[in-house]
Amino acid sequence: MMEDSELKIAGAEDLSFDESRIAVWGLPTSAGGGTGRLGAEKGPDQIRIASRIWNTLRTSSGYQFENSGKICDLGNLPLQDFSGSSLMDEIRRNCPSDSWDRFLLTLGGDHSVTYPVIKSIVSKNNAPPGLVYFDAHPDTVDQVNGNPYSHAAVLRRLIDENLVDRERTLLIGIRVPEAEERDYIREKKLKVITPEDVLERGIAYVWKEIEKLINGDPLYMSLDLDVLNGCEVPGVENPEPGGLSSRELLYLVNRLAPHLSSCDIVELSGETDPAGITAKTAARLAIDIMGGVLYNRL
Ligand SMILES: [Mn+2]
Repeated sequence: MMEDSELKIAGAEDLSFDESRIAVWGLPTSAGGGTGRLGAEKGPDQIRIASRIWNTLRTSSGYQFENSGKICDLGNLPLQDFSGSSLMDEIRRNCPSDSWDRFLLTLGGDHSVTYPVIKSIVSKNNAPPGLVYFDAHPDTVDQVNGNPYSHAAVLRRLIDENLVDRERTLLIGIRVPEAEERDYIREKKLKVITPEDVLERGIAYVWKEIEKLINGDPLYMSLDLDVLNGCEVPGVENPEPGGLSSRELLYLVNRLAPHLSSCDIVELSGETDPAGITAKTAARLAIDIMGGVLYNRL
């Protein structure tokens, strides 16, 4: 059961899930984190608030949203009492989507929420999607302090349980991996584009690699805000220097959005976001994604 709230993402109208083209929901938890600064449980509402900063709703390229964009905001799933496997079960049971046909935009929350969302949709007889995984960290440790559902283990769970198409999985922005994570990436032959690759080969190369994943089959994007250069996103649990710029990320996301089936934006932790720039960047990404889904789809 969702918590009803007056706070909606910009562009949301009074529509039911069934009437919507894009459904937004918030998963306010930081229980899968814990390796850094917490606060991700406030992320969904902070993205919603930041999405209302612009006086008209428009994409980076200036495309104005029309009424009705058929966006519904289902509110937040109350998660304060859950952690570990019970957190995963609660999210999986309540995930509103039963196919890749409707676009579900999940607002985290820490990155652990990606696993139960994808698991829920795939478990309803849907194909494992391709995956574009923007993150500073590969999230391929086996567990953290005995928790296999940590935000640092989420990609490993998805791969191990065949919930995503490994051949159509691409990690972008990865840096400072742990030895265990590197070993797993090599063992599973996961394709990785590091910030060094972006520097040496350019952003057009990155887009060409992403484009290879687009074939008409379901494609999911998981967007951990810490993929960005740490100085651009102080409001994440584990900021890392040396990441993508928001300009580079927006370039890629704007091209990719029309081809996506669903996505999440995770790890906003507004308590360490004094100027609100991380929340505003997250909101800009959310708006551009929604605009790409609604208006650029061929
Ligand atoms: Mn992550």
